[in-house]
Amino acid sequence: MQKNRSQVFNGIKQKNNTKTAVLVLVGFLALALSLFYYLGINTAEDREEKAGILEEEVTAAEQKVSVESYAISSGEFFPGDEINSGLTIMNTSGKEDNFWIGCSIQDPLGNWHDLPAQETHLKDKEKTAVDFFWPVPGGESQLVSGPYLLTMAVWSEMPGEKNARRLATVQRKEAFHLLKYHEDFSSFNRDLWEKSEHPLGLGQLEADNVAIADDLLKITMPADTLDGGQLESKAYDHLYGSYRVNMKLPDAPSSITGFFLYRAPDYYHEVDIEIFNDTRGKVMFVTYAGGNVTNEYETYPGFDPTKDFYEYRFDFYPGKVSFYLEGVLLKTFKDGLTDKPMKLMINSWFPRWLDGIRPEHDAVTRIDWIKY
Ligand SMILES: [Ca+2]
Repeated sequence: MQKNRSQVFNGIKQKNNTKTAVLVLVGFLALALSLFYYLGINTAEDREEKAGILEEEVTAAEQKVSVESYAISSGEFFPGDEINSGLTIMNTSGKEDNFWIGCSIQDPLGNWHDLPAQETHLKDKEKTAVDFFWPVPGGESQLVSGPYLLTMAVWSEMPGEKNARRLATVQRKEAFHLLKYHEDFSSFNRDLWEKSEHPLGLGQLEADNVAIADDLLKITMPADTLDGGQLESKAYDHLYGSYRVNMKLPDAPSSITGFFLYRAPDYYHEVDIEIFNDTRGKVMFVTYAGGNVTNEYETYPGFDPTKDFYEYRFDFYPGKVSFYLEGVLLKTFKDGLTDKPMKLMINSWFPRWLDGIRPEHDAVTRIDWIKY
C-alpha cells in the first residue's frame, strides 16, 4: 500500500507564436493531474484564490486579463530536478496590450525566490501560455526541505516598476515538496551513517543488529533478548527541514521505534517520533529542550504499523514542529524547541518504562527509505 508519490511533471507548452496554447499532459500523468486539479479546485483555499483573482485582483474598472488555465508541479523534488509551472492568460482589455508574468517560490522559512518575469504582447482576446522552470539547487545550497508555496502573477508593467499593478494571481500553498537527500538503503553509506553501540533502556544497541538487505535497512531485536539497534547520522548537521521515513514495524510489544533528531546531553536537544512496535498503532511526538520534556503528545492514527510500510514525518522550522503520518498533519508544537544542529537517528529498542517482553522470534524493523 505504498503511495504513489512519484513527482508529477506538468507544464503548459508554448507553441511559438500561435494564438492558442496546448496543455500537454501525457497518459496517466494527465489523468492523475486532471483529477488533482478537479479535486483541488473544490477546496476552500482554491475558491479563495479564485475569488481573489476575480474579485480583488481584477477589478471591474480594470478587467484587463483573465487566467484561462494554470498548472504547477506537484509531488517531491530533489536537487537536479526542475520545478515547472505555467499559466494561460487572455487579454480582455479591449485593445492590444503588454503584460508581464512573474513567478515566485517561497520556501518553508518564508524566503522568496523570484524567477525572471516574462513580457508578452497580446491583441484583444488573444491568449498565450507562459512557462516557468526552476532547477532545484543542489550541493552546498542552503536549500531547506519541506513544502513550498508557488505564486504566479500577471502585471501591468515590469514587476517592481513604479506603476506596476497586479492584475491576476494564482497561488498554491504546499504546491510541491523539496527534499535534499533520498536514502534508499540500497547500500550502506559510510560517509553519512554509523551504527550505534551502547546500552539503551533494558538492553544493548548492537551494530550487528543493523544491516542492509533487500534494499531495506533492517534493525533486528534478536529473539530472547532485550537488545536492539540504532542508525545515526555521523554529522550534527540536521536542524530545520522536513524529515521523512517509510518503514514497517515488527510486532514486538514493549519495544518502540524512534525516528528523531538528537544532540547530547540527554533532554536538551531532541525532536522525536516514537511508534510502539505492536498492532495498536500508538505513536508519540515528543520534544526536549533545556533538560526537560517540553512537549509530549500521544495518539492512535488508525492504522497497524506492523501491517505495511507507512510514512512518518516531521517538519521542523524556527518556532514550529509539525508531525505527519501518511502525509496527514497530526500535531504541531510551537514552543520548547531547541535551535542546535542535531544528529538524525532511527532505532528499535526496549525502554525501561515498558514491560520488557523478550520477543519469541527475531523482531525486525524494515526501513525502505529516509528523505530529508
Ligand atoms: Ca529502499
